[in-house]
Amino acid sequence: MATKKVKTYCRFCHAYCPMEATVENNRLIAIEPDTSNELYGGYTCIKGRQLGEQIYHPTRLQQSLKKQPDGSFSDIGSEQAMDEIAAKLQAILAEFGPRSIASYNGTYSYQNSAAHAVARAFHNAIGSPSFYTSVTIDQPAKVAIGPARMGWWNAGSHMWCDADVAMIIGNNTLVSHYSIPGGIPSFSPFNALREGKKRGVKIICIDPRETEVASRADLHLQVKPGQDAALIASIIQVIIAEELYDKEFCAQHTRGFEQLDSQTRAFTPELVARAADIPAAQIREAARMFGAGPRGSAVTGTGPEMGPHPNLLQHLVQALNAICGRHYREGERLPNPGVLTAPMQRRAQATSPQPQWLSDGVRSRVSPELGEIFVLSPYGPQGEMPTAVIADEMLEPGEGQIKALICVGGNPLLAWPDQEKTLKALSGLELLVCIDLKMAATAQLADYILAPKLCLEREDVTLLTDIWHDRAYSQYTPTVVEAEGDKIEEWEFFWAIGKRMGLEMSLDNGPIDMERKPEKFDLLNTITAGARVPLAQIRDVEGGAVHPAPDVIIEAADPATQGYLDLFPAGLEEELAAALRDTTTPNPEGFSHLLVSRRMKNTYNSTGPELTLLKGKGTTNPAFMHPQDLGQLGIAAGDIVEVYSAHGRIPAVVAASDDIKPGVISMSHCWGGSPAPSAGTDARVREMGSNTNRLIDNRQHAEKYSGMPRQSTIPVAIRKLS
Ligand SMILES: Nc1nc2c(c(=O)[nH]1)N[C@H]1C(S)=C(S)[C@@H](COP(=O)(O)OP(=O)(O)OC[C@H]3O[C@@H](n4cnc5c(=O)[nH]c(N)nc54)[C@H](O)[C@@H]3O)O[C@H]1N2
Ligand SMILES: Nc1nc2c(c(=O)[nH]1)N[C@H]1C(S)=C(S)[C@@H](COP(=O)(O)OP(=O)(O)OC[C@H]3O[C@@H](n4cnc5c(=O)[nH]c(N)nc54)[C@H](O)[C@@H]3O)O[C@H]1N2
Ligand code: SF4
Ligand SMILES: [Mo]
Repeated sequence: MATKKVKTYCRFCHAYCPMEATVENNRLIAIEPDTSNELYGGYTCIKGRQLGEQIYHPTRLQQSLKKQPDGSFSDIGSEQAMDEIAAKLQAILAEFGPRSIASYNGTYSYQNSAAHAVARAFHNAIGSPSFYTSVTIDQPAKVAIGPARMGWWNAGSHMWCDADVAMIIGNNTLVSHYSIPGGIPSFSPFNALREGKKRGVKIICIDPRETEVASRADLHLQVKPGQDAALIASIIQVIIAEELYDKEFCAQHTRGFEQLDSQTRAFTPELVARAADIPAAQIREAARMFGAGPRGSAVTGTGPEMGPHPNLLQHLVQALNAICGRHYREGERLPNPGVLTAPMQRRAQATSPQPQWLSDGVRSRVSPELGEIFVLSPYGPQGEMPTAVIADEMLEPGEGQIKALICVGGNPLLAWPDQEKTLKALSGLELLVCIDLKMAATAQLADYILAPKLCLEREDVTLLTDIWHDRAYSQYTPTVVEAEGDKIEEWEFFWAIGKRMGLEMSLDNGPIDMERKPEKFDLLNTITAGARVPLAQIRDVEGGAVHPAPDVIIEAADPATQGYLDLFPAGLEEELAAALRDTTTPNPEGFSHLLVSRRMKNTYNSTGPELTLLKGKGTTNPAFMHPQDLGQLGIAAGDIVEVYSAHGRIPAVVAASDDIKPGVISMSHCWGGSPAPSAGTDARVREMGSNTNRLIDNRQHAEKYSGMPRQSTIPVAIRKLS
């Protein structure tokens, strides 16, 4: 029996841990950490070690399915399914126009490096702007609104590897394996943390929970949720008052410093301390610790970015980094000049704000203040429509109403804010196509489901993480095992549909052959054209590697293109006033607690609960609460309660956890099933969890420019169910 070992990497999450697979007769028989990898040192997590079970899981779809008139599903060949889908799309296009055809590219669309580029090529070819992703209900302030309003520093801000201090605001990399580069790196995070601590990096963690990161921090501000913008304003104020900022940098590269100073003065540590329920001395200590630096960044994660005032918070965090000058300067070595993608410029200069990105794009039909969101990427700004209001775009009749949705590796029924509205919107479509590995909650509503190849069944390259690493690292993986059954890649779907519709499709760097299906490698080669290290060279290296290339030294500013960072853009004054008001606004009457989001170690959004090892660790998303709160409410761990907000109600299984701030309920998203009463999911809360998006109104508190609803810090109350 021929046994082979293949070096590959896990794509269950965005950490891309290197693995070694053992394969016998095209069957994966073992998947182990690649201990020879210099960057990860053999790090993996429990999810990655389940890849084998995921591939051969009995619930995995082996081929495409088509919904029958009676609501049941029948097998259908993928070619036949795509013939029918293309014909339907053609008819919808002819009757309702290009905008009526939308795609939602969820979590797993990011895990196939060719998926987005080919999906965009399809949209461009039919002229449909209705391209949606999960990023716009994740942290749009960080990737889009923040840089558009303040501008950005071309050489980037200090990464963990060069930091003396890190301020980590609601980001728990040790579980999420997700952080922007100034925080604890997502790649082998425990090692990175240990290495940083040895170097003397000081960690300030701001989180209502004593998280895995918080318990290892030098200073933990266990805040009441929702006050982060006020808190950072206060920290900025202490730093300015105590002259801990970088005067020279501010004078040379920023505008609006005086206004930032005068307009944040109202945020005294005493006022903010009362609002956030922490000692005022901790705010001063945090400011002094961060101000002392001399190097290191402040970063945010999903908790605060989904709470109140995310645009303001993100702006203040970027402003804090800017006034402290936490940016790479002329003559310094760029930690990671990129392998497949490059930082936009390698100069010690700012690119000025791009306010046109906030108003110039295609507008939303349902909310005139909203429109295309330009996400800053190494390829330049890429426009996408706001997922916050996609359900309304499906429900609102009239020209441009979305009639068809192609859902790629996402699970809208569980992930989008306002679950009941989402159900109504998805149910009303003329055509819903899902590319999903299982009968997920959304897939159950689909007209067609296509079965995808999983990560070990396709070649790929670490394009997504290219500039998140602190070294010039990349990995190319061959296909480890050939997929059995009738399965496709996400990009193949868009190509196949485009071919049937007679479209001419193009990538940014060149046309796609619409006669003969391109090879994956050739596609990736075109997508990464101009890479610092050519793709073929990366493919030739077995396993992941740091690429030996000459150091890239940051160049002097170019006077012709040099810009500035705007510390006080238009609109900030009103946003600060609103955050100030919130410091003295109590929870709404009748709502005793604030519900916040969190990630669970053993699952990834809605992926994973079906796997046995992960399942053994829990099959619900408990409502974690402080024992003191449980005592007061007469509730015991394991009880089923009803959690209700002004918008909806869900059952939940209570878990006691003394790492939560009293008054806060910490609960994960993307659990449960359909909210339709006939689905009977509420009764099964212990085995499938429940969906926090039923508690959320997607239009209330909609953030300017992104429409980001309040998906965390939701006022709720609890009632024990008999
Ligand atoms: N194992 C696992 N990993 C994942 C995921 C998963 O489901 N499981 N999901 C992935 C996804 S989609 C993403 S976007 C990333 C997200 O990655 P992270 O942003 O690191 O996500 P979390 O671990 O939820 O951390 C958010 C933290 O914010 C805190 N928080 C909540 N409200 C507030 C607040 O008002 N203020 C402050 N300061 N903190 C607050 C929470 O207590 C929590 O500790 O993780 C990814 N990684
Ligand atoms: N209230 C609240 N809502 C939230 C959040 C929150 O914190 N609170 N978090 C938000 C965030 S940060 C995000 S990113 C979104 C997540 O939003 P989504 O991406 O829409 O949700 P997921 O559950 O990640 O969906 C992944 C789907 O892909 C399928 N899948 C798994 N592996 C593969 C694969 O290899 N290929 C394909 N094609 N499919 C696969 C899974 O079965 C699942 O149905 O949710 C958002 N919603
Ligand atoms: S952290 Fe876990 S799930 Fe993520 S890539 Fe590594 S092994 Fe896979
Ligand atoms: Mo996310």
